[in-house]
Amino acid sequence: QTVVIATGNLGKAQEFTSMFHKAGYKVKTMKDFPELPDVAETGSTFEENARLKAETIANILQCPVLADDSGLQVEALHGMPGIYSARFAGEQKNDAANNAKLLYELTEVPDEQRRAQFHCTLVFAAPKKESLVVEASWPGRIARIPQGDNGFGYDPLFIPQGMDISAAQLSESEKNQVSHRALALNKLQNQWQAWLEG
Ligand code: ITT
Repeated sequence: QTVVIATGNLGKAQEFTSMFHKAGYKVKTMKDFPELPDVAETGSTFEENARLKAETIANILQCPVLADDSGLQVEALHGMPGIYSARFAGEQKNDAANNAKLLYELTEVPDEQRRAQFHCTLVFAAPKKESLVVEASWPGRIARIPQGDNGFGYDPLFIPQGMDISAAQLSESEKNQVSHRALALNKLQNQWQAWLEG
């Protein structure tokens, strides 16, 4: 069985792929459908954007499609960058520039006020079905120096609660046991087969 993931983000694709492979599913991503248009994320919430991606692609491909809309919410920045996480530093998606901007914005913010969380909303859409929606978050804080080479996005600056290393210092399989994406996917895993076959 194959699941199509409506993402062009290689980091996400890799995390989903290893999680679905473990459950015995094949995975295709937007890279396998180069002819498909980029879906504009014009929503004002994670859920709206994930719905846009999943439902648009499910309508075109006429098959079940999972989309992830996720981001980093920083308390001292009143929840920013949030849904703007991928393009925090400019129109072009650029992880290094986003991390630099985040550090700059938090220059004056003391350690005890650097709380943040990663948020993930997953929408599973299929033709003629009401979409399935699940969400989860992963609490932590923002470091002063980026550390680690694993993962993607803001991982080098995110110290998960209860740890003293960054998310980019976790191995892929370690991150996949505890991340916002892993927690959301766990919630989905209990429901999606019944939903799809029902
Ligand atoms: P798709 O829309 O094609 O899936 P995207 O990267 O544009 O890819 P989003 O709009 O959901 O995806 O933006 C998510 C951004 O939030 C992502 O680019 C990272 O900057 C950040 N992010 C989300 N999950 C993350 C994680 O597990 N680790 C680090 N950063 C993450």
